[in-house]
Amino acid sequence: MTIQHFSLLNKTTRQQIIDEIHSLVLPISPLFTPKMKSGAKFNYQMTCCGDIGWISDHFGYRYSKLHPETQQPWAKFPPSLSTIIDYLKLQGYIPKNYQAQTCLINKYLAGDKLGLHQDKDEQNLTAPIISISLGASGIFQLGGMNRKDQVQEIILNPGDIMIMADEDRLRFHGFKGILKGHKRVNLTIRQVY
Ligand code: MD6
Ligand code: FE
Repeated sequence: MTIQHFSLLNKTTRQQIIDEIHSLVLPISPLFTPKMKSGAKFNYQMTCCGDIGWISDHFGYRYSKLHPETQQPWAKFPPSLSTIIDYLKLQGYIPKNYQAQTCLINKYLAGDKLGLHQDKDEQNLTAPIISISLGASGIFQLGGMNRKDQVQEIILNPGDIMIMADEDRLRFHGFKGILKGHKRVNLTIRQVY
């Protein structure tokens, strides 16, 4: 199985990431609520940083060089995230030639969730996706290659890293909700091209 899940980030590092998101990312790339083609809103807020970002509106899902509301380029990767990516390369968790081109920043409050989906809007479907969990613990759902496959529940705690690679890169997955506490932030780092 090429899903790696481990605890990595201590409280100081987690706080540093959160502080950098607040000071470096949100002023340039504010949170927004993605919408489906139908106009229905997703049940969480998000933003991105990096060269490109994932957006969803009445045209559907796609990657865009511009924030959907400000129409400005996305904020740069905060230094603390670049340090983590370097560390994961050094330790052999991800390939040395991995290019972190975007980081999706999802914010969940109590009751927020993300339905089962596959991440396949990326042109490159072989580069791993790296997930970093911050804030409240929550229930991650991991399914199979088909939507109807059995779903396993995995608790993601603050500081956890989960890397979905190879054949598991395209498994259905979702986020069922936070367990206790009131805010969870999930970062997913991707190589899109
Ligand atoms: C979440 N995560 O944990 C949602 N996608 O809130 C994802 O959708 C996800 O954790 C691809 C790879 C890892 C993930
Ligand atoms: Fe996903």
